Amino acid sequence: MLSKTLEDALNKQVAMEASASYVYLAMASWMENEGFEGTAQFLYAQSDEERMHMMKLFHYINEVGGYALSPAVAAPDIKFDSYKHVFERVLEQEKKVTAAIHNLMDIATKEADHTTANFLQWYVAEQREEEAQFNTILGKLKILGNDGSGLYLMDRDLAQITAQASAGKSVAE
Ligand code: OFO
Repeated sequence: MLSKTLEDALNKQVAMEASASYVYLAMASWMENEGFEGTAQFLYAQSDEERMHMMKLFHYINEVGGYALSPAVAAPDIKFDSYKHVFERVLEQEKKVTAAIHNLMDIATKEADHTTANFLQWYVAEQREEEAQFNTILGKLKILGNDGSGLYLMDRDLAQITAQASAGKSVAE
């Protein structure tokens, strides 16, 4: 049975994942309007993933006897200074999510709630992968530069990554 403290903390995480999903959506729209079609597709897929993260938590809360709450989501920023700025914001956001997941894990461990700690392991691994991916993107941006041809290559790369990921998903389904 889920403690009230963990139930509240998990519901907070539901809200955080929902907000992340909408932030990615805003970023995707900005990219699309700037002409970065590949990057927009990548960020739309990222938005879908965050919704999946939210739903996974949502179902878990109800499954273990809590009450999952549909969150209120604040409107995200829609203005960005540059292509690179978007990814700096992404990494910042993912670092906050990682800290929140680690905090949830601390609570579950303190309460000896092994079921929840085991459930959260998936998120710990997912955050490690995401942070690594965005560090790589920012590293590449440093090499390629913030100019037209560098961003063109980056956009093409991200289109490819998105296509491969979605092909991988349909094979797995
Ligand atoms: Fe990328 O954050 Fe969800 O967990």
